[in-house]
Amino acid sequence: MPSGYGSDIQDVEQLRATAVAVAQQVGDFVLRMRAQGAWQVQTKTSDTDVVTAADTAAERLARRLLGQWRPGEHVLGEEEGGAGSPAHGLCWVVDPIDGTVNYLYGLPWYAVSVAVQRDGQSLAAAVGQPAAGRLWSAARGCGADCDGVALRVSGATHLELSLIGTGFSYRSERRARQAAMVACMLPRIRDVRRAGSAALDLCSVASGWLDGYVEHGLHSWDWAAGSLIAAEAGAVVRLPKDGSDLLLAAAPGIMDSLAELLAECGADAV
Ligand code: LIP
Repeated sequence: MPSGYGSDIQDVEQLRATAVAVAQQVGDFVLRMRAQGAWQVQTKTSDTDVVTAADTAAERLARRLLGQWRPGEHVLGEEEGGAGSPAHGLCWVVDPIDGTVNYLYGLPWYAVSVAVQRDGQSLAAAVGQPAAGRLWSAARGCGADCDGVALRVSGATHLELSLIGTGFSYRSERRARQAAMVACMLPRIRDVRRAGSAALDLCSVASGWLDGYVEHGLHSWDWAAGSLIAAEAGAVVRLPKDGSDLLLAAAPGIMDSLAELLAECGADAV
């Protein structure tokens, strides 16, 4: 596996190749585990926030591969955490199974998400959808593709004709606020889709399958890869920042009107 990095195109493309290789191998692994089934399931922040033995085993595999191919570089994962990388160092951000509830139920809308960041900015990314054999990837400044086909966001310009993805917290009190926000938005857009994986929702924006995506309360491992893929496909992306854990990605033609609608619908208080 290639090693070494810098800031030029060749280096970010090398990082992309590593992210793709990790996402592919971990994706094959989680698909095999799904076929075997009968794994132990535990809960985290609530009775509905599950973690399976596949999640933990898949993250261990991702860490082992990155240890081989990118020795000494930091890894932040959903299940094992990880210290922040040193200033200007690289940090790999991994969600071994994004859409865990879908995976548990056998719904084929779950992903392996692998990104590499420097100082919190994603440089390269890969998101695999093992059940469908799809893989999205991007490198900063180099565009995004799905299975080698270049991606471009939708040309949406009218919010009332736009399809918007969203998602909800595992905590019931926050779900109520999120549902109220969506209820406020719904009459003003084409429709909502809630599919259960932030990484795939962001890839759907990149692919033009959604015109926009909005969700509160995500972790960096949920969006580190998909946000770069969406941005490199031409989406306008607003990442969570101090004071707000709202993530927003949309086609340029609707971003301003979508942001205005979210403000009217109380997004700041969700
Ligand atoms: C999921 C996110 C999704 C959100 C779900 C869940 P997980 O991550 O990708 O966007 O709506 O509630 O948090 O828990 O499957 O890794």
